[in-house]
Amino acid sequence: MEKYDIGLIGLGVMGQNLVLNMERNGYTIAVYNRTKSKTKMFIKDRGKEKYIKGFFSIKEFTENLKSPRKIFLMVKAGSGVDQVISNLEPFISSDDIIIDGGNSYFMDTNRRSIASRKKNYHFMGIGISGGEEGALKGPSMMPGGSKYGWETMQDILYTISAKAKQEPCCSYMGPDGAGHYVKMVHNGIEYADMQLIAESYFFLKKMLCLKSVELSEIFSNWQESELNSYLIQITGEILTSVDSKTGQPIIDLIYDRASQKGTGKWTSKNALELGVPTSIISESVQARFLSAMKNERVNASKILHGPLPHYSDNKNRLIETTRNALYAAKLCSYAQGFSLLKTASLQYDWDLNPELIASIWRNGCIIRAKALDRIIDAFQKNNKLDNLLVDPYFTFILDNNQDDWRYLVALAIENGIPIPAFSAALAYFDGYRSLELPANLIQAQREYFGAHGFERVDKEKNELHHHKFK
Ligand code: NBP
Repeated sequence: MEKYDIGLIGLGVMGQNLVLNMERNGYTIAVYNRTKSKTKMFIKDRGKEKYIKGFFSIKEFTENLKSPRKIFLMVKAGSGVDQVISNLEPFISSDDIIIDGGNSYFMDTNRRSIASRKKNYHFMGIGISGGEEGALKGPSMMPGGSKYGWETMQDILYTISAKAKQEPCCSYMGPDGAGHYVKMVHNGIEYADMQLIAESYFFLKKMLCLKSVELSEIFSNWQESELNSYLIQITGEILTSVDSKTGQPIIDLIYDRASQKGTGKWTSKNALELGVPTSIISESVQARFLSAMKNERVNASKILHGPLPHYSDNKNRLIETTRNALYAAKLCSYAQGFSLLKTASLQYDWDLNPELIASIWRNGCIIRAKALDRIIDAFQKNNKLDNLLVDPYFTFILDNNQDDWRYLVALAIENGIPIPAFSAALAYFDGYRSLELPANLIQAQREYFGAHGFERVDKEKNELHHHKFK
């Protein structure tokens, strides 16, 4: 009996679509799902008359895979992944490859990679971005882990991934959890990008009293500019969409309480561990937390007062100001993400390639954007760039757009409109470009109460000095 090219466990939204993507590209697939009825339904419905076969025991599933076995896991991240791996382990051999395509935490992937070497099989962690549509039509893929696994899987992954200028949006990121780490940072940037767009929408809505359809037009126009990106495109589409029952814009019926699955928080926590400022990403996570405190906000809105937004100047000028500010802040959020990748690469000894990372984010993934071409250019010119902000293109935009950016932040503050991501981005920019910061006073305070020592401007660096303040 003919065996199957690839196995996949986990027929959720992503798993089903990835199977259909692989099948469309000429591969035969064996599938297994914990809940058997889901497997039956999939085979009867979306998997009908395709080179896909459902199995109902792990033993049978693994026996029907070609050697070396290539087994994708598309299950919810966490203990479920460990459970599935331990169910598979008795039935696999030393050449076989287990590939975790879910959003696993990179430290878990590190741990599972080490365990796979001890147990003598191959393990890969692949970050997959693009949501359900990406999984079906071609996602951006960030593989890490076993090098043998990558060499064996390369053709399949290239085939099923999205393409940008004919190049696959897929490349080997590095050992162990490197792929999942890059995906985590992708999601951190995604949080920042979404928050900045949401703040732009809210600022214009409040300052200019615009209706959703007018706001949609603004975002659609921005899609024709340097802001061109998937998130700007869908924002334009979201703002024109109407609820079929009430005829109202759907955006006005959606409760203003944001959820999250945790990848933004992981990025912020890891950045804190590594000592890298990623304030725009962190503020975006915090903004979701604050939004979720809806009941408290409702009460507070009756007690705490601020200015009412008011603007009587040129409307088109304010729209243009917002566009320029958004682009500058967006570039800062990329700069923070890439700065984190640089530090992580050194810390974990991964040799991450920033140009390659930017190039595989050009299509298939949620943060795909025209600006990524600028990032590729920047790293092509200098692969060891300290920070994207000092690349000539970034410097030019930040110089050019900063008056508008400062104006937007000041106007929002004056009018009581919360813009945490815009402000964090500006503070990052101003801090990063500052020759002098008030950290001398922090050091003095630390010395005063804790005798922690301080470096002197007139002595060797890394030499600690003390002073008696009283
Ligand atoms: P779904 O929630 O649609 O499906 C989850 C799958 O995990 C189901 O097949 C479920 O089986 C299986 N599963 C769970 Br939950 N616990 C299990 C366990 N202990 N043992 C075996 N199977 C288990 O998730 P999804 O949206 O397809 O996401 C899958 C992975 O891909 C996640 O890690 C997610 O973060 C990641 N991801 C999702 C997206 C997206 O846009 N949705 C994008 C990128 C990455 P069951 O049917 O028996 O419950």
